Amino acid sequence: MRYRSLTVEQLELPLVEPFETSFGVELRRQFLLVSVESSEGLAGWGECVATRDPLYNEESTASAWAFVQENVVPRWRRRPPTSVDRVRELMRPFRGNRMAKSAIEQAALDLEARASRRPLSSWLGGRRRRIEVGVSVGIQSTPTALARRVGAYLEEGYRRIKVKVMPGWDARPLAAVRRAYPAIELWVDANQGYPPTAVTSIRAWAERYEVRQVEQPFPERALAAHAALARHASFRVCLDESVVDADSLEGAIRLRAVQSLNVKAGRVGGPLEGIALARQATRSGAVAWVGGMLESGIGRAHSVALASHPVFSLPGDISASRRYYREEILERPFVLNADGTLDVPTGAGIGVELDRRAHRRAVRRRRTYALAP
Ligand code: OSB
Ligand code: MG
Repeated sequence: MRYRSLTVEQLELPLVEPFETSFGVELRRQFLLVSVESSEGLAGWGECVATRDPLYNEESTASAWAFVQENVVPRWRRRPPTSVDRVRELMRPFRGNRMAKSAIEQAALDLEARASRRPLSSWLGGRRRRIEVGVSVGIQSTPTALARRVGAYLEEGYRRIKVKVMPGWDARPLAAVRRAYPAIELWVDANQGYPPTAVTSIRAWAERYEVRQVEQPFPERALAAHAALARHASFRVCLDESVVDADSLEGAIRLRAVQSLNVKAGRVGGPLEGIALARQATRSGAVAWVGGMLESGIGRAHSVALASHPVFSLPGDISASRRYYREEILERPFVLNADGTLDVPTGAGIGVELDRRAHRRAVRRRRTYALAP
């Protein structure tokens, strides 16, 4: 592959409704798209899931843009890579900045697959033609409002429901959901919102309301608290923010702090690392599944390709486009099938195309960096 240029764009898309978690409320999503162009004029696309403010992790749209411009592009020009593997090698010495690295790796993967006229899904080793998906439901104004939201998503066909919880928003809202829907597959995600002293109370409400999975209740470094919660529990403890690489996953496995791994390409530095970590998790007896960051269509298409891989075995946080955005930036939005699945695109690369007008409306800034003369 001969790479000609790399383009970074900052976009802004209003969400259908505010998304509230233990770390804040998002009303509109600010994110970056990265594209890399080959000397033949083909382009591959990736999405950087860092948000405007560094609340989920330490990255932000501004830090990601600066990393690409000040670190990746200069090094790329000094020693031009010729394949996805070389692109990964070129970024490897740089610490952190995983969401920015992931966007670049995604763009290079999409380009590579497009150039070989193959779906990225099969390029990654994916087998599924449809993937099972669930929905992640933000904090609502009242337990009744939450039960109503959950009911609407079940009506649409989602396979499982993940409810965002935090101290003060747990037992009562879960009771309301369980009372209304006694048989659904119910998960919760706290985004590190609880102190390690909350082990006993979390166990009590999770068992009482038959929660199948509790995601990241404690701070990312508090692995011992996650292990304590997992001991003799009737539910899986799932890690998200705690796991960013093989070492952090190994530590969690040793402590028995992880029975389920939420894999987000952005959090771990790219889709290929995501597959490697999912393998590592499954070797330890844990399950792995693909999480989400309220992606636009580009990031969603990458998540769908990733989730088509057989190493993932639970429904992903990969909902239909309309669950997030009124206007998708793709020509064809992702639509939920009646059986709670999304189709894996069959076209080359990520298999989706930007809707040029919707895309243009969402772009706030753009800059192209030449990579070769
Ligand atoms: O913790 O999984 C999370 C969204 C933003 C930041 C963190 C998380 C989430 C979600 C949404 O749960 C998942 C989705 O994209 O549907
Ligand atoms: Mg999470």
